[in-house]
Amino acid sequence: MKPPQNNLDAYWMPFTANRQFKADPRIFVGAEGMFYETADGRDVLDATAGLWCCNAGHARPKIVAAIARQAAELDYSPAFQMGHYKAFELAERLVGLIPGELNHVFFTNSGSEAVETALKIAIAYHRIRGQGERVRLIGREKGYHGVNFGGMSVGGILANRKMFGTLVAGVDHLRHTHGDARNLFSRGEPEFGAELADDLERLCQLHDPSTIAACIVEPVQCSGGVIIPPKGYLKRLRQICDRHGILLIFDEVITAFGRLGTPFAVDYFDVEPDIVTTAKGLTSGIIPMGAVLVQGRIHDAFMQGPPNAIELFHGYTYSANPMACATALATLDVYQEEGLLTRGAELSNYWADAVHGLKGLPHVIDLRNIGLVAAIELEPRPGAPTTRAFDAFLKCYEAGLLIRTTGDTIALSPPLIIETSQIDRIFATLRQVLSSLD
Ligand code: PXG
Repeated sequence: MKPPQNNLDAYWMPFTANRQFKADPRIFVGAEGMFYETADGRDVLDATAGLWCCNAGHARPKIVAAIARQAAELDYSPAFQMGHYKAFELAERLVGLIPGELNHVFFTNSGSEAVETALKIAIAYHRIRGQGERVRLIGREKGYHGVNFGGMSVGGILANRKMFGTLVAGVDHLRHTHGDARNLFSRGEPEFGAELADDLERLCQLHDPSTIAACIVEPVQCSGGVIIPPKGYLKRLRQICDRHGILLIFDEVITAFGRLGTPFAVDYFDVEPDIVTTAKGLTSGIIPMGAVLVQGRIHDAFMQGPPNAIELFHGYTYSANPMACATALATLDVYQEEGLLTRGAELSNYWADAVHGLKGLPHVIDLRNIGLVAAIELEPRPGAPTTRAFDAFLKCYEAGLLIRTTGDTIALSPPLIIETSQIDRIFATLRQVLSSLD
């Protein structure tokens, strides 16, 4: 397709080096299956599922048809004091997909909103039960929980925080679990570091547990550099939360919907949190949507007082938007019909072999993998951090491969429809590119 003669100036792009981009833009004009099509007519293999979200691959006919049907049938329905059937159906489908007591769903439009919602529910839950002093929130260094004030505050990525004032009060952080030399080049979960979960116990001794509402972590820290929890770490966190009445929130915006080879990370790690946030793969990234799954006892605590009273003063104009619900339902159908929620488990050995096959290439200082996620950590150039990985990104793009970088780490998370031959292509290109980097 011929590039239109657009002026690129007006659009302020998110998380982008705007001036660098606009001097040499990278524009997609189409997508199908595992591939994007660029404005200059090239196919680019999608090794990142868009931004960790297009788990079903691109332009899947069943999902496209569902969206078209829904637009003609019921385009929008007010989210407050009105309902439409697909919202209830989707909530029920999600509850059926996740194990345990996580059996109520609040809908949002993004991961960031799901996180804000979860934090608000946690604080309000304690207050309703007469524990209004439980207001503190615990996050983790290197955590990413979106970009709104609550999520940014419990998040732990310096660049995302430092420009934005004092953030939300009453937040503290666990240490991250990255950097133990004994864990370098681990396949799957690393062996060492479960005891870092005891940081939560230390924070309880510092703040008094009766002041802590919730602890929020990503089961696998993806944006922070694909940091995989040490064996036993999440179970230990669960135990400490239980001991002190602290709600445990898993932020599964990325890890849900098959990314780890299981429907949710809850299944993978066999740990049940009190609240789960998700988004992205819920609609395969096609229409914005997020969700918060909540244990029954938390939901039920709100269901008191006169029946005509609004129980939770929270929600969005587009909560459970019909277009998003129809997209999510069709996406879940595709996941189920094609076994995509467990396909990552079938492919994970092949994937792990391919990832760890890069060991020994220039600049590669660590390799990590879990499910269909991988990290290739590069040694930063002295005095010029992130530039080596970004050069790899540009060279891969030129060679027809879309990767993602965070700091000097390359992160991979392909659509779950990927074939082994495409895994081979990803790693052949990476091998070439890594060998050519200065
Ligand atoms: N929580 C987690 C764990 C996330 O990964 C969000 C919340 C926020 O979701 P929204 O939908 O508001 O963006 C995220 C988003 C990357 C990258 O390449 C990661 C995300 C978004 C964009 C890029 O690391 N994660």
